Amino acid sequence: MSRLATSEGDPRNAGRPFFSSVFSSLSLPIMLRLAIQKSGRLADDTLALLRAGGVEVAVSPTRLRTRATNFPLELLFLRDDDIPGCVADGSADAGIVGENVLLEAGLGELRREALGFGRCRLALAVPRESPVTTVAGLAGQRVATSYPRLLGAYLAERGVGTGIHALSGSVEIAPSLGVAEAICDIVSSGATLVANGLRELETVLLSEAVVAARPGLNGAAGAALAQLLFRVRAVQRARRHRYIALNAPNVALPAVRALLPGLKAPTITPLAEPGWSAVQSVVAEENSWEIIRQLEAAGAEGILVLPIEKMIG
Ligand code: PRT
Ligand code: ZN
Repeated sequence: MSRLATSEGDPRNAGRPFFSSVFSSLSLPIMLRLAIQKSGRLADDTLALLRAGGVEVAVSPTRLRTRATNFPLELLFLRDDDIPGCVADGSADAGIVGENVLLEAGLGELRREALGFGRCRLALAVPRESPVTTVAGLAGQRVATSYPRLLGAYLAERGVGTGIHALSGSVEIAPSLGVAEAICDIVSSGATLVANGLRELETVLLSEAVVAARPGLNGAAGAALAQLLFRVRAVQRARRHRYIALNAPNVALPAVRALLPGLKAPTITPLAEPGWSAVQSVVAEENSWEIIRQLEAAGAEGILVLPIEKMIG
């Protein structure tokens, strides 16, 4: 059973300057405090991943913190920009945030694990009609960005002397306002660049949502984080694979086996029909259509492809 303590009396609150005043009013069991985005592009996928990992949380738009009912976890709902700082100063034990935000905060050392969603890139772009085709061509010009640290490091590494104009949002309109000759911003589909008459030049950083955690996190919170990451990995691995079952004439088994390496090897059992076997295995989701085609060509019948809920090992 978890130990109950007031937030003030909780030794884990020592040195929690930032959000501790906001979050100090309730009694807190000792558990993992995980900061996640309150609303925005990462919010739904973050909750979906936690729930897929068997963590039950009730979310309401007005609550800034909530406890899971079946896991030693408390969620803190924050702006994504505040998550790295909260983890660094100990207000939260861990957080789920875009790697772009974590690195821009200069806290890349907190990164623990990539989560496979929120994928995007930080990219340089220029107006479509600009003669510039490489980053070197930006020398002496101005680049508008919300990522001055990451852009500054990228330009310095390449020895390109470029003015950085920091903006907190709507970066894409900077060239049309005459504020800058180029931009450096997050791109996903590229539609926003096109809509603003911009052309992508170079990728500065590939990013996705990551778990960031306090270094040296141990005790109950560390154990809960380890358990949470174990579950997340099992769910992610399951999502990347499919379970496949089929029947095949025994003469086709060598070809079928070669197509289905499985985790160790496929399971092959005789069917009641003489000369036939049932085969079960696991395949990578990305190859599954091509493997099905080849299995059918090899003589397999009654092919079933099923989603996997959890995959360990
Ligand atoms: O309110 P809060 O501060 O928490 O959220 P926010 O508005 O600062 O961030 P949010 O929710 O927009 O994004 C959260 C995280 O999602 C980012 O830090 C990235 O890690 C990730 N992500 C993934 C993206 C995108 N895709 C994305 N497309 N973040 C922003 N965009 C924006 C981009 O800034 C640009 O304006 O979408 C536009 C480009 O999209 P495309 O598809 O037109 O290229
Ligand atoms: Zn933000």
